[in-house]
Amino acid sequence: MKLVTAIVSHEDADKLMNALVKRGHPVTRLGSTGGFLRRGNATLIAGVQEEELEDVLATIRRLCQARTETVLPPPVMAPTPGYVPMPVEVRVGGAVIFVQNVEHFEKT
Ligand code: 2BA
Repeated sequence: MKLVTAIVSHEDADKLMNALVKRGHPVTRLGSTGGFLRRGNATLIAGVQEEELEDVLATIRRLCQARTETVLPPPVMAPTPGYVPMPVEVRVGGAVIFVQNVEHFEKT
């Protein structure tokens, strides 16, 4: 069994959850916040059999496509007094995906 953890934007999270559930994949959504932009995002976790992994990954790739956005850098980027914030281009809307082996799975 594999554990898929996908960090996605709020805008994509609902349609992704619906698609995964419709395709028979159990999924749990956790509220999360990105460390850089400090914007809310969503973290979806799904425990899946190995033969279902590709379908889960393909569904995430199809529904969470990255785009770029120009934003003012968050305060965490302001190390010195007098620092003038310049807009930076960041990747938004895509998914950041981790796949891990599951050592033990049990439902009580
Ligand atoms: P954030 O940390 O809020 O990052 C949002 C986007 O800002 C990132 O998109 C990246 O394009 C940009 N970014 C992040 N750190 C940066 C920096 N120091 N300088 C310039 N630009 C920076 P993604 O890479 O697609 O990441 C989206 C969200 O996924 C992240 O939100 C974070 O919540 C999570 N994430 C990304 N990589 C991760 C990792 N290795 N481990 C855990 N969470 C991760």
